[in-house]
Amino acid sequence: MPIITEARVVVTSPGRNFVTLKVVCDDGTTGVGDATLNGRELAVASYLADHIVPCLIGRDAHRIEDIWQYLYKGAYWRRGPVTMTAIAAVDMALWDIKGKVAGLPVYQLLGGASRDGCMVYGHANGATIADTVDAALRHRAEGYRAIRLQCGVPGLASTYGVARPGEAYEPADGTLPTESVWSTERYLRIVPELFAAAREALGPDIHLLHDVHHRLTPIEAARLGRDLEPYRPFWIEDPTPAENQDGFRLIRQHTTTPIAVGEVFNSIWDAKALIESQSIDYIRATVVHAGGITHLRRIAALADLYQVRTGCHGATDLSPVAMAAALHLGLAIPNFGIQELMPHLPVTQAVFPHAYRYADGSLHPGDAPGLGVDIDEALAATHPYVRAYLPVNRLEDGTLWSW
Ligand code: CS2
Ligand code: MG
Repeated sequence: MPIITEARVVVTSPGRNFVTLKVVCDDGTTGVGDATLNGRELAVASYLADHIVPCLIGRDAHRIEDIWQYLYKGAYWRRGPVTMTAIAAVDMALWDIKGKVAGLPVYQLLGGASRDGCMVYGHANGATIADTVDAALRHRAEGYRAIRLQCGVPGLASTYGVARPGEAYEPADGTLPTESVWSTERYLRIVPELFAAAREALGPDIHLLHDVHHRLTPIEAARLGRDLEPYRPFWIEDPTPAENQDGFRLIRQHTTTPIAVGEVFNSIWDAKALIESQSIDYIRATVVHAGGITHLRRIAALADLYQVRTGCHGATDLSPVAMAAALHLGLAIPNFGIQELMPHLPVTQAVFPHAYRYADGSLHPGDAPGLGVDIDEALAATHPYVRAYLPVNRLEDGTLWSW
């Protein structure tokens, strides 16, 4: 059995900040796990280095479930994004090790492939509706069958999801939080126009998605869902902040537009009521922020009982390690829905060599033993950490709002 002899926490910034855990065993086998929590990276790095790593040394790396329970229950202070991201990194690394020792890709350890590949959705964004539709047409030409639409809001200097011209979208844009201004009224006017133009240009067969990003009240979200019904969205995401889970019942009373939520969730307890009440259609919790493969598998299994499918978060602040782990789980579970794909920059991909590949609108994790991804620590060391925060949002009168 592979005994853990070392675990290194690697903080690096190839294009953006990432935290990675590398676990080393006495037989030389290594495993990697993503520990990136956008805007709070060093909190997880410390949680791992100062509190978890000392407890891992000498343990049997094959005892994934036991180590998961040890780190979850042993912390006493259960759940939360920092704790569950740290546990997730250990979990991913141990699955990586188990696959390498078995000589099998992790999806084979999870029951084998349930599909040929994982359908992905790409991001089409632009300052205007026309720019966004053009970006969507480019994505269709690249084979994407599902495309997220985010456009600028007339009268607002910036808004979520829209990159600066000529740049890849990166929300963590300042060494202190930048401030943006929000107007629900302006937003609710433009999104139906965006979907009407996109559906007209793309036809009926492309899945169209949209991220509301926690910014509406339940009744406003219900109105948006109803206004978009003629354009048949695949989903509206994070329509309202998910602390108020009863709000989703209210949305459900008014619209059949499918709902996705959960990228900020970190345990099954965040999702349980929404899934069991069938208030959502897709759960977006991820391997990196919701306790790893071991825990996300539980969330997916609960969701499957209620015909809720996965739609995992996959922004560039989740590293290629998280993407690899997500694809192994996504290939195996019965209720995979869709996987978000924001391609990482070349400078990021160089630090994280990986086996997963894109083809015809889908990703496949590849058949390398383990997760099929690694971190080049020497190259990582050439990209020092730079503190970066996600923005904050205010209404036009200055009221602090959800970003
Ligand atoms: C977004 C993310 O991809 C998404 O659905 O919600 O871009 C999110 O804003 C970032 O991952 C936050 O770090
Ligand atoms: Mg989102």
